[in-house]
Amino acid sequence: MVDIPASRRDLMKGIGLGTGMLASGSLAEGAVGKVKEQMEQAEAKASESVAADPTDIPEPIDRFEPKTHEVELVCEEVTAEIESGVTFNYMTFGGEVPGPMIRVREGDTIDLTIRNPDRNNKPHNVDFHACYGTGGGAEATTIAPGEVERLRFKAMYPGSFIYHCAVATMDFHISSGMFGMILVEPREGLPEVDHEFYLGQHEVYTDKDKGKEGHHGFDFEAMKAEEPTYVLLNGEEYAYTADNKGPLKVETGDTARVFLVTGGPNVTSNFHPIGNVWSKSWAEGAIESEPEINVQTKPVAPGSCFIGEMEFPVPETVKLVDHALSRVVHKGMMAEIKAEGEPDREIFDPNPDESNGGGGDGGEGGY
Ligand SMILES: [Cu+2]
Repeated sequence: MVDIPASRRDLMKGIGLGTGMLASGSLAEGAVGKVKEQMEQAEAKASESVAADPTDIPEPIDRFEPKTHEVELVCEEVTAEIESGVTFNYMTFGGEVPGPMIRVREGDTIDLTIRNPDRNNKPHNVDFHACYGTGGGAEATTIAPGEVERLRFKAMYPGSFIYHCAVATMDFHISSGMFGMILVEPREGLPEVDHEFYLGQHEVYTDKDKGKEGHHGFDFEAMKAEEPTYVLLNGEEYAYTADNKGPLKVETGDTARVFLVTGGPNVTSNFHPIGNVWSKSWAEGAIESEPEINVQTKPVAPGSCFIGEMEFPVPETVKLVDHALSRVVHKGMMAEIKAEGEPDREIFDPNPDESNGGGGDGGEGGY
């Protein structure tokens, strides 16, 4: 049994790929020549979105014996839209940002195969924060285009952990999209909830102003200065909002668990649900700890994760944001959860004059 949804692995067939004109892993990657840019613009025509579906995650674990998971990660270099009319050369695991969520139980063994297809340009590897061992497996899994490697490790401690590419230019690769989450459930499992959502925050440094149409190259100087052009959830501007792919959906009375992985490479998220609260939250994804109760905004550092649970007593659209709000207003960061159902005006009443029947029916004398 494989714990990565097959739909993810199949998704990127037919997507425009890198063109092979760059030296692998070289800082020369940052030098954007005219010819290269024209080629990139041409290839970008075949591109799609890299935004991973937040609901496309493995089922919760209902099992009391350890098992071995055969997990395959495919490194995919793809050109896709970062916002409408703007393309960018992503590097990804499985063609999506964040990479596929891997879900195991404490004591399970992960038998990993990592592939770097020969259509790619650069070397890649993977560092799991969920294991003991040199570089989290990075050295053992470093592969050039056309190569395959394997790694086996035992998930000794529960929690939600980032995995990310960790080649020499790792900040560049992570900023281009190479990060995801491995969830190691405690032996006793996780409490049941009605919905689970999986999101990844990271930031992108491009060589043009945000929103300027066309193809954006990578800006290494901006990355060194930690001045991102885009700060994103799931790799694309406002990907899961009403204005793009649509909000995530729940009903009033439901509970939801949100998993966030912050790839960075440099920017800490300040994760807040506007119009709601993290009724239970586990900083750092440290699920064996006692949860913090009713937390408003939680820092989630690069290279770390967060688990938060929410309740929806009234209908509303919750905006999931980094509360460093210029990232929301100017850099593309936001997702939405739409809760539909009957209002409860005792809990939230947007129009109390009407509810009280006290003359708030549109008449000017209502106040
Ligand atoms: Cu890489």
